[in-house]
Amino acid sequence: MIGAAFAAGLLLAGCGDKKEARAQADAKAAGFVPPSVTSRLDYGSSMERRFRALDRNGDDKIGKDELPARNAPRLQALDRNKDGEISAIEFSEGMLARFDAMDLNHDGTVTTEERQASRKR
Ligand SMILES: [Ca+2]
Ligand SMILES: [Ca+2]
Ligand SMILES: [Ca+2]
Repeated sequence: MIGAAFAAGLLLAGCGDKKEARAQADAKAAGFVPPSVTSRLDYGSSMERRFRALDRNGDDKIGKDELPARNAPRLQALDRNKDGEISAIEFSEGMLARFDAMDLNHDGTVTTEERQASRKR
């Protein structure tokens, strides 16, 4: 009797997992982003890494040939002195300004809701 209940329990648990996996797959297909909170500090350090990754020749600037084609216009907007290159300072200040614009309640973190709200604007 106990054995059967145990087996039934396992079976149910098994079904639950499958359902869960399918829900996650559906969510992914629908473009669902899991809720997350990003702090300004985390954002800054991840942008620093991104800058290093983009600056392939290591001259502390992102030149025209280093701009990723997909978001080149977005990045070019950071070139404040319009010399055609994005310096480390232009990049980090520009990105932090974007972070602050997303941080609608100015608490130093950007939640998924804030990110989505700012995207709509
Ligand atoms: Ca470079
Ligand atoms: Ca520049
Ligand atoms: Ca916030």
